[in-house]
Amino acid sequence: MDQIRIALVGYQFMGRAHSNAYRQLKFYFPELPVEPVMKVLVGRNKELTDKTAERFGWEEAEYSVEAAAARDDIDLIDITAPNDVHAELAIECAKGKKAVFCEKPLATNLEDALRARDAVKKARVINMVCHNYRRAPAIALARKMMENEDLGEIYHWRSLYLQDWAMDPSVPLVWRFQKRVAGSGSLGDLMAHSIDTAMWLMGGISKVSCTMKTFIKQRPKATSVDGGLGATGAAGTMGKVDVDDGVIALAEFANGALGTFEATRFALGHPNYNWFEINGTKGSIIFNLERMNELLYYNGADPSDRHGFRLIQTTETVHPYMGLPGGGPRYWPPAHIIGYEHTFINTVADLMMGIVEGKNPEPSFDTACKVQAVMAACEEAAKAGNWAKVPKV
Ligand code: SOE
Repeated sequence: MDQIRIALVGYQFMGRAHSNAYRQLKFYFPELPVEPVMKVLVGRNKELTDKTAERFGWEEAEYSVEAAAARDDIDLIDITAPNDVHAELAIECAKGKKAVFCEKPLATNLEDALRARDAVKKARVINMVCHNYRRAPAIALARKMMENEDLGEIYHWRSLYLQDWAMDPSVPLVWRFQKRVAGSGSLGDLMAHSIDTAMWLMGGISKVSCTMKTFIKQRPKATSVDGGLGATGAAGTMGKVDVDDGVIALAEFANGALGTFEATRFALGHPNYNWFEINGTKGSIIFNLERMNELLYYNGADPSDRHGFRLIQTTETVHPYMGLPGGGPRYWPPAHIIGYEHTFINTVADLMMGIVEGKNPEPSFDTACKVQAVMAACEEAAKAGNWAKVPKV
């Protein structure tokens, strides 16, 4: 069987999720015509990289992306390092003629995202950005329903991506709070997911209005070497937060539908509430990541004495990613639910097939640039701050 030899850059939260996904493919995607080989883990810190490579099951450790990109025994480079290096590393990998898989967002700004897109297009290498939620079976079913126009003409999109990990002022100034590294706060870290899902289900967004706010403006500088989500802070040495803690946008879609997007790290009680609803002339659907195996569907054609949101449990073999090509469950029998990590397994399975077939799996870098363009418009609109003052009466 052919192999796809992989180098993974980064080993924090997303590095762990991607490593796990590659390891699980043999259990759940037996039909794959290629074998993913976990060849090289790339990290800056030698000790941590060596230790993590062994723990996660990578054959070797490497300390330079340039070196990995130049190797002729690597076919795919997967970038899960912080956002500020996504574009440059992708361009380096394209130069080395490697397929490139990059965590969202593609870049910290639209200009760099477009440079990365142009580089992979010029090098004619397979490219994809990891918006893993597209491959939650319930969201993939929503896509099928939208393609079938089951909801009729669409009027509304509304989404919430709510977290609350940043509300404690003692949470240190990790890279997600630094514009130079992250590009933005809740906008690029959370709303990017909602925007990608919205455009995948609803089509393009033509205009936005937006407001954003930083609630905690100073935080203790992170001491731990990685500055990741689990970093600890050193009291006394404070640093400025220069990204949004919360962001709210209004949107109009190309199809005329109206949209509202909210993303925040300050919604106490919601650790990872990724939710959306779509309303059309014939029906509505609601998705809630906290109930990832379910899609709520209101069918306006139901008999008038039986109207209501029905709960579809997307764990049957007929549901996307849940059935094997030859029949039977891909994961488990119906109602043996799956989780967050399975969205990454489904994603890397499609990535493997994209490389085999020579076709960019979605979202490609080109599609991810459209997400980046909406985020740039949100930042521009927030800067313009078109508010109408409420007259005092
Ligand atoms: C942290 O906010 C985070 O890990 C995001 O970076 C991910 O994209 C999201 O899926 C879960 O939360």
